Amino acid sequence: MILSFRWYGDDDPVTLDAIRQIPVVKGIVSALYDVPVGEVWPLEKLQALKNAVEAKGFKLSAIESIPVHEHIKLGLRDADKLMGNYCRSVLNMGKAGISVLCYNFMPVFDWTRSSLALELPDGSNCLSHDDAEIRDMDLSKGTKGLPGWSAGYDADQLRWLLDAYRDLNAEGLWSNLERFLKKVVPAAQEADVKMGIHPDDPPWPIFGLPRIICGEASLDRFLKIADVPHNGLSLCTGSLGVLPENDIPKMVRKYSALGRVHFAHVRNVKIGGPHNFNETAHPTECGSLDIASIVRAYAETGFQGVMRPDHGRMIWGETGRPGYGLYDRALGAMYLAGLWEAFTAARP
Ligand SMILES: [Mn+2]
Repeated sequence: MILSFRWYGDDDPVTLDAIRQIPVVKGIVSALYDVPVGEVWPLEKLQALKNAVEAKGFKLSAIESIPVHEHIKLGLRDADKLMGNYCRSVLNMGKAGISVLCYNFMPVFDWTRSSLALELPDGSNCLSHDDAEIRDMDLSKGTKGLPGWSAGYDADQLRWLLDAYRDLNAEGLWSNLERFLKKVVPAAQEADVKMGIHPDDPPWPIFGLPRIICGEASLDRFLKIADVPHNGLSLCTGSLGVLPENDIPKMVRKYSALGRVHFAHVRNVKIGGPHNFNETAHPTECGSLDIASIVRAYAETGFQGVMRPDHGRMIWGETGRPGYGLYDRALGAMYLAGLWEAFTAARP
């Protein structure tokens, strides 16, 4: 297992110098942030990113994410050309020697929350989600009115996208995902890049948009479309775990034993009611998920992929990118490392 930390590049207030003072972190998860969606990720830029990370003593353990253009998800006329570009980006990852790719197939929004700074009783704050609040949100100004989405789409573009996905519906989205996998997975095999789809966050439809990667049945269906190791999962405990019917330790055990989890996102969430949750500190006692059993399931199935603490709270007065401060994620990394050491040392 390569314990890793997400880094948003040179603009990230959490620097590589700060991350390397967390004693257990060996890998960095990052991306290119200046390539327009749909264009090929140049080999030189990937190589430069890798060199910058390695210069600080880390491995560039995963790319999160190469975004999938909306026209691919909608199956529009230029989808084939855009998928060709995606394949070239994956091949360039392989040439640069970067072996894990996280991506998602969520329409329009790759995550949604109703608040980015819910205050918790201990004075820390976290991201939270309440569908009742999401339903009341005003989309007449485009994505500007949504927490965390200051950039994005104006009102007309957003209305067009929402209508297009409503016409497409969930089965249409599945067929476009199938087309994408049939085209891109062979490139990933050629490049020896392990692809891991990130589940939908949250795992239910929002604003009438279909969401299809939501639980065990959909993960089974997804893995069968291209039943090869390079078509795998970025298993995010916090995304799937907000639905009580998703038994995360069981799912981890099943998919990790099959060798289909390439990237483990580990975080805890507290379920407040139907379609209502907030993020919490990582330890089991802080939320609704049994993080110890989840890490144990990875340890006992010999997990060799990349693991990172996912979103943290904002603590000790830190401000910054919601979910991606330094301090609480560093605590999360230490906690995961402690569990890992305990469970792997105990393994016969
Ligand atoms: Mn995640």
